[in-house]
Amino acid sequence: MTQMPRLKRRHFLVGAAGASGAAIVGLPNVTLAQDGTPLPDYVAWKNADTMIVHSPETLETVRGAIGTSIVTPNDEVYIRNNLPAPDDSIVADRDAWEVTFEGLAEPMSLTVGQLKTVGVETIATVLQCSGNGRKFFEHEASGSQWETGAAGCIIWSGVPVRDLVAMMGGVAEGMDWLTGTGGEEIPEGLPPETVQVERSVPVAMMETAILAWEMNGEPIPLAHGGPLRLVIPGYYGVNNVKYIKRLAFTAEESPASIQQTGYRLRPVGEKGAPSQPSMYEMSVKSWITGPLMDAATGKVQIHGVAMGGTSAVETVELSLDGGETWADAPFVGPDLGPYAWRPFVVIADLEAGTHTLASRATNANGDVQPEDFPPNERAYGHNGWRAHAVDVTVA
Ligand SMILES: Nc1nc2c(c(=O)[nH]1)N[C@H]1C(S)=C(S)[C@@H](COP(=O)(O)O)O[C@H]1N2
Ligand SMILES: [Mo]
Repeated sequence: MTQMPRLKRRHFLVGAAGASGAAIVGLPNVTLAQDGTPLPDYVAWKNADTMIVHSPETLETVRGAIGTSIVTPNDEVYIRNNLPAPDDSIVADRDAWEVTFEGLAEPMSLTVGQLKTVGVETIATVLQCSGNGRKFFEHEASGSQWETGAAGCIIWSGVPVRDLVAMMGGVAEGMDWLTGTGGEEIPEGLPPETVQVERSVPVAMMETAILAWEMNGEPIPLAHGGPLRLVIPGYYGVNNVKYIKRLAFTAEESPASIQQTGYRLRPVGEKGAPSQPSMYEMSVKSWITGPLMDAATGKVQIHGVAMGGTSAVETVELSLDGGETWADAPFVGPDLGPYAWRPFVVIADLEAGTHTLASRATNANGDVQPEDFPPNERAYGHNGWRAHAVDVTVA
């Protein structure tokens, strides 16, 4: 639920302000998102035309804002914070930000400036919240009602974790987990485990993980985890710890609630527990990003994005008749690797009437996007093609 006043954008439209992203007359520096809610200060730089504000800590990218040029611009990428973002003083001197490394033969602390001299890798990954698609479930799970827009495709630059491990003499004996700790300040009086954003992933992920300082060619904005963020390719958003201050190889999973009981896939009605699957690997998925409602008769450009999850997306099929018949849809643009998504485009001739457009992806592992996805308590992981289909009316 939004905690901001729901201001109707059209009441404030003035002259050349355009269709949206309008400033409120008499209130400087307030920009309204696509849904008419003001953009919170710390993300006032976002492209308002492309954002939906669910709450000050959760902003979604408008479905139709995703185009065919692969990378999601920083000012259109969704935002998900479990705690308020740290003060922007932490990005005043980015190279001075310090990270502590633990659970290695020779543990140490390094600044971002020092990390930049260890090694650099650039990777494209889909960043996607576990709850993306929550709105498509019918059991009305609480939480942000994300549709398709808690996802973006991003190019990151940073140092490979494996290079740091080599530099520090290897992982200490018995450390099965790679644990990242977020740099948020814990509000006074709260036990850290209850709110600390600290996530553990299987230690093998150190082979592909990076500590990133750059996002789509810019220093990572504070809201997206600058000065430094852990990126675990192919894993759900929550594992990509922002403002990382500690990277530890640990014998056990983090005691934080966000690890122990949060982000656990379980049947509706059940409480979260460490025995349940954690939201790690993303699954094969695709969705149409245009057209979404109406189109004129004649030729229509249908486009969308397809991702493989932890293995590359191999094919995507498009149906113009609600899943009765399917045909392969060609990808456009360069292949940015197994963790990126690929846009697909089909130019179709659609007759007057309503058409149900659906897409269905297959990854290199042979996993096919399912028709439906079973309900689960927190409404995570929806990749069912039927719920993601769109009804387009051609006039
Ligand atoms: N430190 C920290 N890292 C975090 C979070 C957070 O609240 N604090 N949220 C996680 C979740 S749930 C998601 S989906 C992604 C969102 O990243 P974004 O805000 O850059 O889109 O960051 C993850 N990393
Ligand atoms: Mo998330």
